[in-house]
Amino acid sequence: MSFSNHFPKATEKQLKAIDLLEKLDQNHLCANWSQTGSDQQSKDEFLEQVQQLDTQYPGGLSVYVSNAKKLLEASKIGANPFEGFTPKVPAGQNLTPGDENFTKMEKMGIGAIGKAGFVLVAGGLGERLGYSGIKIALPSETTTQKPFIQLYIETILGYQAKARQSGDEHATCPLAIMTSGDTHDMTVALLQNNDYFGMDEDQITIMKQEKVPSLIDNNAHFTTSSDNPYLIETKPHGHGDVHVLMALTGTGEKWQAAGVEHILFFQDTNGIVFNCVPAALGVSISEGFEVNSITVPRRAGEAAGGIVRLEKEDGSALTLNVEYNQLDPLLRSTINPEGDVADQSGYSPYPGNINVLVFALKPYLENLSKNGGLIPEFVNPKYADSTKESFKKPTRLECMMQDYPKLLGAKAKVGFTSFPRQFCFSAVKNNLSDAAQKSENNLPAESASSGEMDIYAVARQKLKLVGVEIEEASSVKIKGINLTPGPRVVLGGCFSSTIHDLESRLKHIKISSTSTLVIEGDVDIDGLVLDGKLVVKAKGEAKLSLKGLNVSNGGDVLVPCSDEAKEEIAIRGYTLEEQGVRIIESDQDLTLTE
Ligand code: UGB
Repeated sequence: MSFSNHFPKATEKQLKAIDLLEKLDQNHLCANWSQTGSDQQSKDEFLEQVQQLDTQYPGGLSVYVSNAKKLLEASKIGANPFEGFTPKVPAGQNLTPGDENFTKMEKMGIGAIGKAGFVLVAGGLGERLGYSGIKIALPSETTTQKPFIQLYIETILGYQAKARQSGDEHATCPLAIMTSGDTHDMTVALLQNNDYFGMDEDQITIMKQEKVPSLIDNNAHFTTSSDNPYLIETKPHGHGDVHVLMALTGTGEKWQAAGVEHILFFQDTNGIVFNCVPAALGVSISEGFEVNSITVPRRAGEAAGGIVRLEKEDGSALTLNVEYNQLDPLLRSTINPEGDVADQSGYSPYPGNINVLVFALKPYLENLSKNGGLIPEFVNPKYADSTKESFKKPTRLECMMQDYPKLLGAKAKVGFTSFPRQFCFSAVKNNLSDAAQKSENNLPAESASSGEMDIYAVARQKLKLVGVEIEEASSVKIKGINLTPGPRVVLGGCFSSTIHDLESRLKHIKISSTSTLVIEGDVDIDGLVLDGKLVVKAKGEAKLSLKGLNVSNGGDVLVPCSDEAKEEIAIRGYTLEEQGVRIIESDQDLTLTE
């Protein structure tokens, strides 16, 4: 039976949807439908879903099916997407925090930060992490319990304040967040319930990405949901959707009209990402990069894409991310039968992509106006057997935001800037048992616990760079993951935007290995011996100057937790018990000398 029989009184719009389904050979979708009119409402809703899926994919479902057939055919015959290319190690800028070039770039970037916009891709559910909520709601660390989104928003507001102090009175750094059906409602509720964490509501744009139909075979046939024959099963299309949404929602154009010149794309759970942002922006400006990917040294075999220069025999070349599942086969089939292995440095020779990208806005918008931002897609079916005719489970087309350079011409200035991993990259992606396995194999654990400890570690590193004396704690193993538990230092988002800022604010400070130090707001400290826990907060516009402090108390003690603990505690494996704290906070200017 065909669709037409189920819609005896079809409207014009419905007829169009039926026609489309028939043209795309999707008649099997109504095979299990009731023959009576009793399910008419569900049938009408089915056609509404088809219309919606058709409008939300650039070019409509016909283009989706035609792209899918081509990609599925290529996958079936095992076509190599990099055929004819030889992988080479690309050249890029390497920056070391605190050295002369870093400092120069950071200064240049912070000078331009008032003209930067920020785009957070947060449509992923984080199945690998085993957390039922949205990842940006997860505490970035246990000391302040600040969720990732609060950390990001406060850091961006800190940049904005810095730009305003430097003379750009009206500087406003906009933030766009890409959500998906899985994360949208929870993201909106989190922001509303927390008054947008201090950002103006109209400074934030939420862009919801839509899912695409699941495919059950090489002919790009769709399938219905297992519990509802009147609903086409859909799956996420990948973070590459962010570029289509930047074009479709007019966000990029609106930002340009407001004076934005660069955009920074970043991921949902990297609590140390902003450490590299001013310097990376400085590199983009000084090199005139249209696209600047931030990279870190990559461990062989880790789940991060590698940036590779792909050269053809005719001398033409392309520098782009080769995703982690493709890197090993590419290397094996070309230059190294051992595949994705380390070189003498102990790392993969290909810098690791951390999906933090700085784009120049003008050429980006020019390009989006030509191609709408649809990133070349890929498909990754898991075949049921060697005939490659059927799949173990439905698949779909996907796209990745870091593949944007594939839309650029050969002359586009695309580069990358490498930073030490511990300075800018520590994602929270894995549940404790997978993380322990990775830790065992000497790969980054990427657990909630390692993400938290890395926030403290980079803050310590920055303090050390400006002369603070810090006693490092010995490493401990918690739930199979090696961690350095202290001292726990949190430099609140708006406290310091650059290392140079810290230099002028912190003098003559000594911190013991079991201590906790939290600083937020406009704070200067000249003289502090800390053995315990100290929280200093200058609220709003207030300025706090502290001199000659000696703080000693029980501080926070790290206690392993049981598996039955609250979810956000259980996924990190421990909690902190406060056994003493000194809090100095004020919303008025205050000078305290002891
Ligand atoms: N995301 C969306 O917003 N929408 C989607 O449909 C999917 C994801 P994952 P993965 O930095 O470690 C990326 O799932 O597979 C958001 C790079 O491709 O965490 O680990 C999601 O919310 C890889 O090259 O990505 O791989 C999250 O914010 C490497 O750099 C972001 O997209 C790796 O990250 C990434 O989603 C890494």
